[in-house]
Amino acid sequence: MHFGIFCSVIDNYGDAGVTWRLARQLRDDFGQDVTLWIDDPYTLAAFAPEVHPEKEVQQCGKLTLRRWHRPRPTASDHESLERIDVALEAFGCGLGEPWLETLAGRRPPPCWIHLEHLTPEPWAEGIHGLPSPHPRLPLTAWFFVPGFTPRTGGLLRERLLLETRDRFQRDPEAIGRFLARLGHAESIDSRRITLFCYADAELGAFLDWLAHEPLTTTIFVPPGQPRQALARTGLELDAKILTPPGAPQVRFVPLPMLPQDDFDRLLWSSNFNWVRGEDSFVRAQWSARPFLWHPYRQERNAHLLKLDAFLDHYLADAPETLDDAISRLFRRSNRGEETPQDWDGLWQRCDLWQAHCYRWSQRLALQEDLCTRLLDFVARNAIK
Ligand code: TRH
Repeated sequence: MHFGIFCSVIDNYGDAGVTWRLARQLRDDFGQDVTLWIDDPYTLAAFAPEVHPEKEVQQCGKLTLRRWHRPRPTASDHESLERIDVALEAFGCGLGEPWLETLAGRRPPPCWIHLEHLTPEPWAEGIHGLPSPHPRLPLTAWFFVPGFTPRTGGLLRERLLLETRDRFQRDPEAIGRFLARLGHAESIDSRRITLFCYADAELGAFLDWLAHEPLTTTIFVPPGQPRQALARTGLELDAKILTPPGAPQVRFVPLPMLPQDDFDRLLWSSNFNWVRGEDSFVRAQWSARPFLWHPYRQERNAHLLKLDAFLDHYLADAPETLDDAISRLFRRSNRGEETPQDWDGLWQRCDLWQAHCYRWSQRLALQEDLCTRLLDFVARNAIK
């Protein structure tokens, strides 16, 4: 089959990150042809070094990348649109009428899918798989909602992901080589934390806790918002490693944006990951390491409902002491209200937490991954 994926970059990296992962997995694990239309290839190129953002069209194996000029398809877009069997519109990016008219003019028209944001909330099961006929054109959109249960669209997970992760995590030399490649071989002997938070994260309690911990700790900090959050605490991290006053055992290490596969390795090689949004949140779960999640902030605190719904899944079979400590930290941190004691209380149980994270990733992996479900879904429901 030939998948056409449409992505509009609203902000940050998640829109490009999810669609890029999806496109690559359809190509690599399932041998599908894929055309990814993206309106801001520069954002994608920040973590996909093989992408040349100045090019209108480029080939990455069986994956074609096209700059998406939204108002109407060009002659060259038309040629690609003729070939696709599935048009997948990511995150409500909205295929305009001229695009839909072209699709509707095909006989039979391609299958049209609305890929929604991942949600742990129960309503995902009610919406996933529903059709929505276009009011005027002979086209039906199908809702595909990623989620945590078998009756949703599932989670992106490459075929060999967990095997590759396990091999890496059981091989200290591989971890050492990876850290050396990042230029931070010395961090092998320290506790490692990845800090990929939003700019509005309150880091005061976290920093207080670290400052009073005897453990040598390296905190890897990607560019952009995490550094803005740090700056609000008075720590300006530029190109150099920074040690906060009074805490010589703590080092903040600036990292550039890494290619997505290296970002995964970074999460696998860290003892704890502070993640956000959608894609890094999922990858932190596949890393099988303790993590803290800050969902993307939504109006009327809708993100806090998401957080609660996630904790219901994640903690369903967690030991009670862990359950309380994790929900306290996740909930308080997302309100900017956690204390150093919340961090300390949880870190005291870090072995238990680590074991829980591994079990959680194995349990999630018992379900089919998103791409498998998508291909089944297209074959069963949408292509007649
Ligand atoms: O960047 P995010 O906050 O993205 C979003 C957007 O705000 C988006 O509009 C919203 O729809 C979504 O969240 C919920 O967080 P996310 O989803 O974790 O995406 C980050 C991507 O960046 C992910 O694919 C991993 C990638 N990445 C790298 O590949 N290398 C890196 O070094 C880093 C730091 C990230």
